Amino acid sequence: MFDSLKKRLNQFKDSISKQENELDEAEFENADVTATNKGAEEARSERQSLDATRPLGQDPDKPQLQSARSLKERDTSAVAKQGTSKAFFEREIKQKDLEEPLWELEMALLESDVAMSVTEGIVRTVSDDLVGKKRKWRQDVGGLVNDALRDGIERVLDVNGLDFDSFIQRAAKPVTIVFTGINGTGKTTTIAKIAHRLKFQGYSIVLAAGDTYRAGALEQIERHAENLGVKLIKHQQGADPAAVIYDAVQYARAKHKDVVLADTAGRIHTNVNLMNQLKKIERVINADLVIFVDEALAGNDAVERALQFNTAMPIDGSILTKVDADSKGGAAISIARATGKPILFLGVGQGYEDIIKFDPEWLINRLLEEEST
Ligand SMILES: Nc1nc2c(ncn2[C@@H]2O[C@H](COP(=O)(O)OP(=O)(O)OP(=O)(O)O)[C@@H](O)[C@H]2O)c(=O)[nH]1
Ligand SMILES: [Mg+2]
Repeated sequence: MFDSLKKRLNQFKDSISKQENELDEAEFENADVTATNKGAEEARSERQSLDATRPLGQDPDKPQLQSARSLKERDTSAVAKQGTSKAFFEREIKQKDLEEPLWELEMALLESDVAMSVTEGIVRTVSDDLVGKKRKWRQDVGGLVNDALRDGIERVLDVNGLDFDSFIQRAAKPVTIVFTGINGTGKTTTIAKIAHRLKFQGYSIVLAAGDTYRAGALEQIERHAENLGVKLIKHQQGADPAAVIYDAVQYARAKHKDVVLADTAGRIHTNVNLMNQLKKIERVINADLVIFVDEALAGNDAVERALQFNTAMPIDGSILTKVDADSKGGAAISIARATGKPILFLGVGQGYEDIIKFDPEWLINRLLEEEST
């Protein structure tokens, strides 16, 4: 999960560390050369002054010995000085030194499906955090870079925090949740996973077979309802989905059920009629939550689609499925920022248990942990 993005972020850290160490080395050597030249200069002028004060006819060997000793002393003190100056060496990370690695970071994020505007935001934060940071001689910058990346990604994931579990707990019952998205992204499977999760938490569930469009959709959700032992409200194929969901809500009210999970047919966001159908569902049902489902594999397309669906029927959050098959991870970073609505869950497989509550910290820790190889 997210392995390729994680690898690219690690490469970014390594490349800054290597470059900064080389810059330390170069800057320190320059400083040393200057110091050595200065030392030699001082020694020469000292020798000249010794020659000038030596009385005429005096054995020149003696003062020469003295001069050699004083030069040796100077050498020893230069070594000591070098050791000390390394200990006190401090260098600032400069904007111009970061240009190349930041460009690499930008490419890494874009190639990992992070949306352009989100990428720019992350790169800006990382740059602002690092420029001007002071570092000691060969101090590892890995920690500094990690903090900067954490800051950058945290900022883009920081959207209004809707906590799904506490929302369900507090909301007046029945809570109605409608799931939308394009074909085949995993809506019906996700509904079954959530029904399983909520049932385990002690809630009573009603499923609404709102996909009256696709052949086989009815049988599919019927099978899930049977497996999970939950009530399903359905009409004939081709019926009005708004009417099916309405009936499910009425049933839940009458029978004091806690949550209605409403399926809808997959639709392409460019299909005007089908998108209008969503608007009708919205008017008739006035759902407590609308959740947009898309697959992590869709990358940047998922972000675009979320925005389109949000226009037809405003969403309260997203669920990304098939994260088990996505190594890039960019959609997870972008979708929340682009829609301004949080990611609620990640689908990580085909079984009922393969759903995890989305936690930005979890994602960030996963992306920034050291590679095991
Ligand atoms: N690997 C993996 N497969 C998933 C996940 N979620 C759903 N799937 C699979 O994706 C396929 C489509 O899932 P559905 O739930 O039928 O998708 P849908 O969005 O309801 O499809 P339509 O009703 O045709 O729009 C199925 O084979 C699911 O098993 C997931 O998190 N990981
Ligand atoms: Mg479906």
